[in-house]
Amino acid sequence: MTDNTPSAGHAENVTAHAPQPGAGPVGARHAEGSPFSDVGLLRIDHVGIAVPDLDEALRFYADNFGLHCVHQETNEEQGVREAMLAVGDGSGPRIQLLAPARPDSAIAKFIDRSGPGLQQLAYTVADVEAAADALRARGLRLLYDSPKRGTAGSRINFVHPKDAGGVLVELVEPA
Ligand code: CMX
Repeated sequence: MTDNTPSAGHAENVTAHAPQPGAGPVGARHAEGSPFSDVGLLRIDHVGIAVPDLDEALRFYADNFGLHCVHQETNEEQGVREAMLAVGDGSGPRIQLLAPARPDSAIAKFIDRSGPGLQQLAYTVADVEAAADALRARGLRLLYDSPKRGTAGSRINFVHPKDAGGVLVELVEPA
């Protein structure tokens, strides 16, 4: 019979990089002095979901998942109507519903091509310019030369999905 169990050596390598119980928050592993302190991802900020109709989606998430809107706005520059939904006690990452505000927007194009669904994964950073520079230095394409305005006055930039394993990665520096 074939044994598909990972080899002991492999398992040891995986364990060696896993956070140790009681070692403190995972973020502490990327503190000052870490090779990733220049990128500076602090936590998952939100997951963005493209929806054709914001009001309909808000009703769906409230009626089926009990998720409630904690912020709503139209971002003219991005061409989106958007809403942030809190999950559980609201202390963790949010769900961002993104609906097209005009037919030539990124969200309209995404829905035309791929249909509604997961569109982006956003990380909180303390300094979006520093994070973007650090990622550029690693050879990743950032969509904007300088940050644009995101939700609630945040400053944002994106890594092109083709340079991030098919995931549109957003960097968010909160206001
Ligand atoms: N996730 C994963 N892949 C994506 C994608 C996404 N969200 N959007 C496009 N792609 C893929 C396409 O499927 C396509 O792949 P193939 O070549 O294999 O078919 C490829 O990327 C196309 O890339 P492109 O021609 O360079 O660009 P597009 O015109 O499709 O635009 C993107 C893609 C990411 C540059 C554009 O959506 C963009 O500028 N996004 C950033 C702004 C944005 O998303 N604003 C809305 C949210 C605002 C907010 O969060 O506040």
